[in-house]
Amino acid sequence: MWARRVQGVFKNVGKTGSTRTATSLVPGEPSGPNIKTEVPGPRTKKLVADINAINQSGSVQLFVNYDKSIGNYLVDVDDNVFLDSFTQISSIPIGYNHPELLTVFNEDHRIRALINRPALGVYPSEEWPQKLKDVLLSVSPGLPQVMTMMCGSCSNENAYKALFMSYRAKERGENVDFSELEKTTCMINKEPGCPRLSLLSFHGAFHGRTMGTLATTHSKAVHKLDVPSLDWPIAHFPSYKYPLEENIKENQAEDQKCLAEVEDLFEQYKKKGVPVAGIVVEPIQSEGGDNEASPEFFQGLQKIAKKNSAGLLIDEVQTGCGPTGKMWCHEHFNLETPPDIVTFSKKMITGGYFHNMDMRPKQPYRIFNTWMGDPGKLFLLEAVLKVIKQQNLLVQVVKTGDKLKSGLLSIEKENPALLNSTRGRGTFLAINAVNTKTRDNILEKLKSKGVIVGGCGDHAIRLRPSLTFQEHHADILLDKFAQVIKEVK
Ligand code: PSZ
Repeated sequence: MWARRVQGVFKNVGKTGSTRTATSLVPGEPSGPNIKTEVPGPRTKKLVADINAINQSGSVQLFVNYDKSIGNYLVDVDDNVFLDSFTQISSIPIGYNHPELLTVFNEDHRIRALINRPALGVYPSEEWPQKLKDVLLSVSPGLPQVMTMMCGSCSNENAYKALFMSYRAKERGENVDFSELEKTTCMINKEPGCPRLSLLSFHGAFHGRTMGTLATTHSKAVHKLDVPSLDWPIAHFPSYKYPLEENIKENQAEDQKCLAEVEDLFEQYKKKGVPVAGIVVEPIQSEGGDNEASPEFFQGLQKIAKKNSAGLLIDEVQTGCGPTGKMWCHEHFNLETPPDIVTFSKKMITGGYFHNMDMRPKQPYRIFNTWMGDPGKLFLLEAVLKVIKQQNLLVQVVKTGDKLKSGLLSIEKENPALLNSTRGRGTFLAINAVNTKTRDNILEKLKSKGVIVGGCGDHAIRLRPSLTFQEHHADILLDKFAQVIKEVK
């Protein structure tokens, strides 16, 4: 089965470009992009019309051939080959059709785990506890507990509940049970069963689109319009001047201003009778424009949370699993203790969250749903983590990231009227265009030259390649980027 699956991929890739197995971490990759039609091509256009008749599909950019796509190359239904540095919104850890992943389900036992999908909270299989330890806890950022979930939004959604439950448990004190009044009032969404508590989030944040997480998402109006939401505190996330090394004082002052606002909001909401039970924050604000903040800022946030008996949730859905050069981005911050909760999804294949003992509800069924994750995803993640280790991919990320960042910086320096603020860690990088129109134009032109790059915020261009994106991929990307900038000038 292994040979058949991989051969199929090799054969198809051979048709779309010459293979370059010598230097690529994923065998069978083409040597570069190869665009044969206008982008989007006629087959994508036809399929977009088909699907749009069934549901609102205005967001679809390309229909993809997932049999032909390989490594860092995405092949569309018009046989165009793109160097993909956006990877399904940052969610392909080691490239398309990696041979280690193609063989994961060769064993009947694993197929059975897929077919007989358990309600994990009630009927897990014998191997599940060991899998959680061997796979997930092996990469935990110092937190002893883990829950699996379906996606990033539901990981955050459930983690928010854990923050509230833990806050109330602390208020009630040890061994105090729920009162009868709490039990009856919670059934009609009233106090004290449903207490007036809040979570503090940041302008520009993205934590998901479900009802609870949407209250903490503030990146684009279109996500939120028409949906009732909660009056919870929203603080400003630092907005830095670049280059960082030339603006140290200003940026330190920015950190202090934002931290003071956080403290102030804690006070305001306490006075309003809606105390803050937790802080929810991305280590790099992604959808909101790739806004980064200093280790000192995050250390300050943790101090404020602790002082107020609130939890600190770091949302690593987009930053987790290596793209910043460390497994977890917050490991760059030298926090005095791990955060109370770290949520993950995307490159981690399964959603979920790590947490400390405080965030563990005393009663069962309080954080629960039917599937609560999927054993099949853990088999895939196990293979991904093995490849990361064997191929030393976090070191690769740093090498590729250095090359990409210095390349972007030199293009920025040559084009100060068009580009600014190159930033980021590892390959989790971004650069700003002067305005939205120019940014969108750059992204379109890159795509038509066979390079997929993301946008975020009002005018940021962001890179989200897989962990197998190497220096030779960086060369191609930078070359096409420089060409496009010349055309846009
Ligand atoms: O428009 C969207 O719905 C998008 S575009 C990118 C995302 C969502 N990212 C998902 C995401 C995230 O980046 C962070 C930091 N937290 C939570 C989420 C939600 O994850 P999903 O999409 O899996 O529910």
